[in-house]
Order: sequence, then C-alpha cells, then structure tokens
Amino acid sequence: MPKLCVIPGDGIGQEVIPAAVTILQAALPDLQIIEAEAGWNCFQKHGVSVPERTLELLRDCGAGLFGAVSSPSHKVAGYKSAILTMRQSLDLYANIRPVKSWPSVSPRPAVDMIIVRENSEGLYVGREQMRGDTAVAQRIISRQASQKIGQKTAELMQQLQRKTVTIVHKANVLPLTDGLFRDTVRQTIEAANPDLAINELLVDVAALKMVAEPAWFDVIVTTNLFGDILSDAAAHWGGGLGLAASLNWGDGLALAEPVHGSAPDIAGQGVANPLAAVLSAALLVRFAWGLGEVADRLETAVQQTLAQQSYAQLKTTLAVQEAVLHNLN
Ligand code: GGG
Repeated sequence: MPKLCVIPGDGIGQEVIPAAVTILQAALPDLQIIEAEAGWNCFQKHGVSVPERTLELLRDCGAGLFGAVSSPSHKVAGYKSAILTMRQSLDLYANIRPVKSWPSVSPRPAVDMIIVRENSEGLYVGREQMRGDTAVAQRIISRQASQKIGQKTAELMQQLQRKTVTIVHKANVLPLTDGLFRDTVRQTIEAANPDLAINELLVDVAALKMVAEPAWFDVIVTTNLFGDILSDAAAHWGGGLGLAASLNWGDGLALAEPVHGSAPDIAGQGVANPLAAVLSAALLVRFAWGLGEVADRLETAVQQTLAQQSYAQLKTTLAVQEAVLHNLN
C-alpha cells in the first residue's frame, strides 16, 4: 500500500493539505500517512527550512504532498527556500503543471495543456552575489538537465497520448544557454519518439499566445523561470491559482504541491480553496503510483463539485472538502 509523506508547511498549507488528505484517504483507505515539517515556520523553530529527517521520510515514502512556504523576500542568514531545497536535494527535476478548463470557474472553454517546467536549474540555482554596486545572478543550463527534461516530456506525452510539444525559450537573446536547452530538448524528444510534433516559440511570443489563444497549446516544455511565469498565467484559464496543481517529479520520487503560495492574508480563516491540493494529489496518484482509475475518480469528483456549485457559493475549505467527498464515487 502506498506511503505518503505529508508536509503542510506555512499559511494556508495547514488548511488545504489536511482537506486534500481526508479526500485522498476516502479514495485510498489503506494509504499510510507520515507527517513531516518544512517551511519558514520550521526554520524559525528548528533553524532549518527542511530538516534532514523530512528528506529521509520523503526518500523512504517515494511520494510527498507539500502545501506552501512563506519565504521572506529579503535575505535571511542561513535560510534557503524550503521548496527549492526539496526540489534540489531530491533531484525532482521536472515540474508538471496541467491547466484545463473547469466548469463554472474557467473563463475560456477547451483549454487543456500541460506545462513541463525544468525544475532543477536556470535562475533557481539561487547563485547571487554582489560585485560592488552590481547584483549578479547566475542562470545555469546544462546538457544533462535538458536531456532529462526532454526525456520526461516524451515519456509523459506517450503516457497521456499527447501529440504536440512546444519548446519555449529565448535563444535569440541567450543563444548559448537557451540554444543548448532548445537543441538538446528537441534532439532528446525526437530520439525518444519521432512521431511527436515539435514546435518552438520565443517566450514573449508564447506569453502573447497564452493570453490570446490558450487552447492552441498541447504540451509546453521550458526552462525554470519561464515555466514558473507561464504556468501562473495559464492558471487563469483553468479558473485561477485555486485550481492550479503541480507535481515535482524525479526518478522514483514525486512531491505534489499546489501552485499557490501560503496566502498569509487569508490563512487561519478556513476559507482557502483546497482543490489545487486535491488535484495535485491526483497527479501523484496517477504518475507516482500509476493508479489512473483513482486519479480519474478524484478529478471527476472535483469536476462534479464545480459543475454543481462555484467556489464562491461553497465559501469554506470544509464545505469544499465535504462536497468533493460527496461526489467521490
Ligand atoms: N505551493 C507552492 C508555494 O508555496 N509557492 C510559494 C513559493 O514557492 N514561494 C517561494 C518560496 O517561498 O521559496
């Protein structure tokens, strides 16, 4: 029976993750839950944002569900972002972010895309330094990481029967880094499956297309920062960040995580929408555990809940949890 390491983290993570776990346990009654700590509160308590014990539990379970982190936006000595630490320490090199139109909340029908974000390097290596009055950040793109994300993209497309992938880059301005990413990803996907159609878009053109014609996209593969920004924009078409799910995915290890942050403005009020956490858990069920039928049941329960009542009508985390449980067949 699958084991799940549950890490609510900061802010509304403490509310949406218990709701998602309750729903997951209804779908998988024998699921074993192991709780762990990470985040800014954890740093304030223990002096470390991700204790070694949490990493051990994640490795042991092979699967985790993380809520949110409230990293400060100024430098704090000894602190490193909890989510970046987990992604890097566990080599969760791909971040899978599907966006689709949901009933009653999506402003546009027929959107159904998957954004595959490279999750281990780019600007997120966090190598910043001051050189006199100039602040410098390194943006790392390696052949190896580009191969790995290309391979993961091809495998995902095979599993989901997707046909067209768009590589998003900025190789006209960054020919070495983004040229390496684009060429390596293209070669890897072509070698893995010559039947897939491969497009390319500059990130600025992709941003315009994301706004004007989101249903055009099937699968996008891109670098870390571009994937972060494009997937938040895409989330608008899926009904907003309250519905935006993600899976940090490596080889034999996956960490599901709603795209939204810790939302300190509404934390503690019981009004956070748990659906992104539920849909993230469904990604884990489908891809880490290979339980496609259970994932379908979870997604259908969300679909039916939204078709019956909008989030505005449901109002509270508990009301959403109960509505999804009611619709879970
Ligand atoms: N669930 C994703 C999340 O917490 N997002 C906020 C985030 O990643 N912030 C950057 C950070 O705190 O390190």
